[in-house]
Amino acid sequence: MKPTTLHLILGDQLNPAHSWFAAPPAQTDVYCMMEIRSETDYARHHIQKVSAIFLGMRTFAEELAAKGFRVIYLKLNDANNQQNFAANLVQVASECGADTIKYQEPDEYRLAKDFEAFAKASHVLKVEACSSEHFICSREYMANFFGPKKPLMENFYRALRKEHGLLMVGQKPVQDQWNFDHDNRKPWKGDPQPAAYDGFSHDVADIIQDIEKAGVATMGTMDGKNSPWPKNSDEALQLLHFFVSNYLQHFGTYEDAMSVKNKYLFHSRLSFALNTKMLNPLAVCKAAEAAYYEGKADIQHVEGFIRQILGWREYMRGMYWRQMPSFASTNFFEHKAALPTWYWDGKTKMNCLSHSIGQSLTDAYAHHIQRLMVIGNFALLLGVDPDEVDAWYLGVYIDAYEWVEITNTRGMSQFADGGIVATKPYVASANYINKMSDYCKGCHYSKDERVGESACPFNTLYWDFLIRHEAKLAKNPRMGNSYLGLRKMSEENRALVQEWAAVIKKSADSL
Ligand code: FAD
Ligand code: DLZ
Ligand code: SF4
Repeated sequence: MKPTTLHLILGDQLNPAHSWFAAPPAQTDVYCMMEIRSETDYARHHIQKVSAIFLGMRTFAEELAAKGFRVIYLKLNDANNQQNFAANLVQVASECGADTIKYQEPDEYRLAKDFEAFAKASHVLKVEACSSEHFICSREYMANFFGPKKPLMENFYRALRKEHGLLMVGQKPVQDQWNFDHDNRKPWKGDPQPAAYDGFSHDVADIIQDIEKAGVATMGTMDGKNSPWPKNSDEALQLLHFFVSNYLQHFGTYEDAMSVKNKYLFHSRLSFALNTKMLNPLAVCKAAEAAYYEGKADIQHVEGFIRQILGWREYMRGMYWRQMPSFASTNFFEHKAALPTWYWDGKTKMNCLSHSIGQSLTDAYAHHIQRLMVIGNFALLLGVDPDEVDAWYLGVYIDAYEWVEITNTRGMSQFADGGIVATKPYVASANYINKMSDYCKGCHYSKDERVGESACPFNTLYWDFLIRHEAKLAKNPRMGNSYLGLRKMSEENRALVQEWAAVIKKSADSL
């Protein structure tokens, strides 16, 4: 008889279309999934994230077993669970008589290195890595594409559009234009109303009980014991179809808008399903492209949406594998401040932050501009240590895995890499937040004041940031306008800004 192979499936590898499952089930193939403390504890994860991942894992295991596959599933509190991959794999391999272990390439550097070390140290068991068959580009694609040249998202994105024939007519982009951003990014004034989305409601009381019994430290809250996130590929596809039919036609216009009246606006909420591989990114792009050809959505929205997935998502992954591990310790501005305590409970008088952080804690979700231009912007202006910022982002969001979290947070948002991912720091005063949202109307602080008790802290800290980092940033061509503004400021006003910024920094926890 053929020797037995043990296949490891991670909590973010819930792809039933993987080639492992293409052939009929065989007794000599065993599939193993495990809920373990090494994964629940490497960050303080949101309770919705842990419960949605466990629900997805348990559902995936049940569905495989129902199809006749041999599945071994270790629950968090099982007596024989050794709480880390290597020890559990050795134990399970011995129990089922496997001589080979196969795993799909993990998305995080940390685990990739652990698995490589495990393979090297394993003399009895053969350990082999396989592709997760999820991403559009290989891990090395970006390094090969740019070589030693500075990467540029736009070039990368255009090459992928051509390679995959997405929104292309021959070698030219549809409507002879690559980018429709100038038609997009408008504020939302209450109209059109996004179609009501009920979401899913999965009873996860038993999962939460397991998490609590184990004493896993989580963050955030959930509405009762029901998870609103898709539990398998079928539900993820329902969510995709809902988005394409109801939101895509307005996606581009309002992709940067923020409102106290609607947390999600026209965003897809697909990131959890994508990152757990319930959904294939190319299939998602093709569904959006089909809506364009069927006349259901205009090019500005469809191109804008495809750019997020084919462009930004793949680009961030490429960056991650190109720059790790040194990327994780970059701190260009040498920022050292602590993250204000209200990042953990949302209790601040700043309306934009109370809404954006508040919904991150209650929903494990905030959209891109809330993450970048409100929450991340404030941390950068305040000078928070990027390690603290990363730890918060890696825990709080339903879609957070280091490959896409750290590139967006440390790179795009905190500019800690000094300009590898982004070309300039994303900093802004109340002016931008007020333009793109209705947050300032209900705020304790005044968007029009720069210093003093009632002044918006974004204003003070924005000018203070420019002054503090003048030597590092003044020559950046994309910061030209900002520094032009600073040059017009009198010495006296500069001093006032710096004085008040010092007060704010001291009392950051009570803002
Ligand atoms: P939509 O707005 O509907 O966009 C569609 C899809 O495009 C998303 O589902 C996502 O897969 C992809 N996408 C869009 N922007 C990006 C981007 N910058 N990088 C990668 N993919 C993108 N995304 C994560 O998946 N995990 C993270 O941990 C994460 N952390 C972030 C941290 C910061 C500071 C910032 C600024 C952005 C972060 N993002 C992260 C990117 C983006 O904010 C989320 O992907 C998006 O908000 C998810 O919501 P959605 O599915 O409704 O997205
Ligand atoms: C995020 C997460 C959590 C909280 N728990 C588990 C788990 O118990 N078992 C598991 O296999 N995966 C889990 N995950 C997802 C992993 O952290 C993820 O596979 C790696 O970070 C690689 O991206
Ligand atoms: Fe945020 Fe300042 Fe506007 Fe208040 S005034 S909502 S703190 S930007």
